[in-house]
Amino acid sequence: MSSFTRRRFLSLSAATLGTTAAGTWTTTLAVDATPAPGEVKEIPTFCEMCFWRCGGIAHVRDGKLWKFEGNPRDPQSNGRLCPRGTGAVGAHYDPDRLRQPLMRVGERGKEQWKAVGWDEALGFVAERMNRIKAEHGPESVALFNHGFGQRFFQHVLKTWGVINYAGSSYAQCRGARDVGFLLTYGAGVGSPEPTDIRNTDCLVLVGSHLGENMHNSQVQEFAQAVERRASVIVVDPRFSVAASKAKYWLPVKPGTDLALIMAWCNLLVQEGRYDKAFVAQHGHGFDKFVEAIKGNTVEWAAEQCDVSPELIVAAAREMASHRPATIVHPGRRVNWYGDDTQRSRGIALLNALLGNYGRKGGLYVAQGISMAPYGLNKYPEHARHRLDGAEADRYPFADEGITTSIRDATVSGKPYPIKGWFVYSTNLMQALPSEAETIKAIQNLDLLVVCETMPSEMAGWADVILPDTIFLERHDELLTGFGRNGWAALRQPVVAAPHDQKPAWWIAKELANKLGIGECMPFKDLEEYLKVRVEKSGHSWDKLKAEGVIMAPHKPITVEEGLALEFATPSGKVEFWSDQLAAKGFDAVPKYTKHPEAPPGSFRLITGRAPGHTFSRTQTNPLLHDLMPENEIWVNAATAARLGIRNREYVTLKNQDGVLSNRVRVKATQRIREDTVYMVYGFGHSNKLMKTAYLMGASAGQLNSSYRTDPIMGATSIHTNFVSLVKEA
Ligand SMILES: Nc1nc2c(c(=O)[nH]1)N[C@H]1C(S)=C(S)[C@@H](COP(=O)(O)OP(=O)(O)OC[C@H]3O[C@@H](n4cnc5c(=O)[nH]c(N)nc54)[C@H](O)[C@@H]3O)O[C@H]1N2
Ligand SMILES: Nc1nc2c(c(=O)[nH]1)N[C@H]1C(S)=C(S)[C@@H](COP(=O)(O)OP(=O)(O)OC[C@H]3O[C@@H](n4cnc5c(=O)[nH]c(N)nc54)[C@H](O)[C@@H]3O)O[C@H]1N2
Ligand code: SF4
Ligand SMILES: [Mo]
Repeated sequence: MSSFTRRRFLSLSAATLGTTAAGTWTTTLAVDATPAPGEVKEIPTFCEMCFWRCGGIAHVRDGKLWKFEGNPRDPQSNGRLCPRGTGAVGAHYDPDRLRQPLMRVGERGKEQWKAVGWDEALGFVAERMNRIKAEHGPESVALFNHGFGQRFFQHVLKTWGVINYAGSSYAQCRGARDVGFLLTYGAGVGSPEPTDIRNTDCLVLVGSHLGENMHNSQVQEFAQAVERRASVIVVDPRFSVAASKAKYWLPVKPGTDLALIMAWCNLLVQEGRYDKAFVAQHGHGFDKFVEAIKGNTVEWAAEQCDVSPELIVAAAREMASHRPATIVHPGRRVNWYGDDTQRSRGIALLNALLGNYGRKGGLYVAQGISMAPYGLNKYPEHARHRLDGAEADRYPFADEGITTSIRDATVSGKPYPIKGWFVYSTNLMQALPSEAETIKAIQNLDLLVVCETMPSEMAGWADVILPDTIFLERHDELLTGFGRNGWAALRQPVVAAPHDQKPAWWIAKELANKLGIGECMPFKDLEEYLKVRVEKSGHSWDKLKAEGVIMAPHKPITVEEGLALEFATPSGKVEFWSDQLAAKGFDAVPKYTKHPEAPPGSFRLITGRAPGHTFSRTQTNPLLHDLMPENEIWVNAATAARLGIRNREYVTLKNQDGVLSNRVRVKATQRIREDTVYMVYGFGHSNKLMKTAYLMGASAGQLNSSYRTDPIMGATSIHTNFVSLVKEA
């Protein structure tokens, strides 16, 4: 780690974190003040420290990774990275990384390993997969995948016969939001969210904690909006960074947002402040909608949400006064209470009343880029159905795989047994609700393969661990993005892998060979594959390698630019009343129902993000670890005083099911409601091989033992647990 200094990174990053929302951050961190002379190469690639996928430029000095900065050509970074992106250098040098393939010796979960060669590891995996196929059929192997490197695993496994694959990015993250918008507008939201924050006059954030949720260009635009003095309205039980920039902060009781949203809708209708022309031209079932929500009065919502009626009214009038340049942000991780599709649909409808769809300063209609396919094989037909979605009649509106459905089938053997898990780049022990159910499912497996960069908790349960390179050391599939402009971005290796780690595509290709389906990866290496795609599309490969990004020509994204609005719903209109939902027995218009409250002496546990970390993947990163070595539990200061707990004292958290957390420091603060506690998700690692992060802070995932599942599309809740604080002896 001699090529960068930790202290300098720390001081500069800390300075930038303090100004996350209102200011800007620089990226020339992690460098010695006076670098020794040497040959410096600058190589563009895109970041995988989170899923915003910013284009960056890696600087390699004398063959060693030196720093990673934003690529000015790239629309996700605009030339600047967030602290985690800058800290990617630390991921390459992370001393806790997996170094070579490992096979389990002894009992599952006991974390005893022998190092083996790639041939032996992949031979074992292929042999077990074929055995499962012979006994149960290929559908009995499932893939959990998250992150960009998954592409060729999915391809190889689908060619082999896998039909169930799912990422925690759906049922544990944005799925309910996308389905809520799909049912309303005929299109999901997608990533990056097409919010024209750059031009908005009023931004409403329900939860979405921009500035802590550090999605780079979105936070840059938020900072610009704050500088322009756009109105910000924040609905959050916690005084978030975003709330500190807000004109109105509504500290709602957690779980009551739908009451607020429907009362806002009702008020806009009753006061005639909604966009009548938009509704007349594009609305479906508006009269039935108006009838359905008329009981959702401001006074009723005020009581449910525990905020004043005056605040609710003032916020609604503020939103209406700026329309159509008002955005009610769709959010991203919306899986809070198990009824989140309807809350997201409520947000979609509130936006529709504001008439902001396809409007400047509202929700724009994202455009893509067309890049030629390489021309890979088609996948075989199957006798069996996937485990969920319309064809299985389980969660009828699920349009992607559900992680927990795979887990359920693994436990019950129904509708058919799942006997093999292939886990790529996801730490299921933290990301899924109920660790106990995950462990129960694992006991039923004949094969558990984990492809990882780190010895995560999930890897700890594996039969075979396959060490992936990090993104700075490999090629991946071409990124084709939707946004104000479509764009394509290249991921290419910047430095060599330090040990015997192999790139994801190489592992997939070798596995295909072992499975006897090598022809599904008909290229020598990924460079060959990418070059074919780029040149077939009429672009220069050398130019892309040098610049990192191809921008598509601009097409209209708003009505102001000449866009004609279309809605791919059954009615061809914006569905204020959803016949689709009604046909499946769900509420056609979102209806608020109460959630259970915290029992006396305990508090609702809610989670979120810290600017310098991503989920459970960055805690051992030497640069990011120094920024924030452990998480804290936010407790209202008056509550803490009442319980005799001092600020920064360690406590243990005990939830309603008796699950005990690791020790965690209390942050006693007025910035949170008295009935609620908050912590950043991803800490409290329990795998000893993650030396730097082992038992540092508490795991929100572990405390998420009790959850509800959204019957519409299968999202699992995260905020349905209650904890009490146990003082250390
Ligand atoms: N630095 C950093 N940035 C990230 C990530 C990361 O790991 N690190 N992850 C990225 C990913 S994948 C995602 S999905 C996004 C998630 O980021 P967001 O989509 O912003 O996630 P939320 O769940 O909306 O945010 C949690 C916020 O909601 C508040 N909250 C909790 N319960 C309630 C409630 O009942 N009502 C209301 N109104 N508010 C509530 C919390 O106090 C907190 O401020 O962040 C992305 N950005
Ligand atoms: N309690 C609780 N649960 C949550 C959330 C929450 O806020 N609270 N948030 C939810 C959300 S929004 C999301 S998106 C999910 C995120 O869930 P996950 O995607 O599971 O997130 P991580 O914890 O980052 O786990 C990713 C794993 O991939 C590994 N990894 C990183 N890069 C690579 C790579 O290049 N190759 C390979 N092979 N492995 C890699 C990391 O070491 C890490 O162990 O969690 C969800 N679960
Ligand atoms: S937002 Fe940060 S961590 Fe995420 S891709 Fe961009 S630079 Fe990387
Ligand atoms: Mo997410």
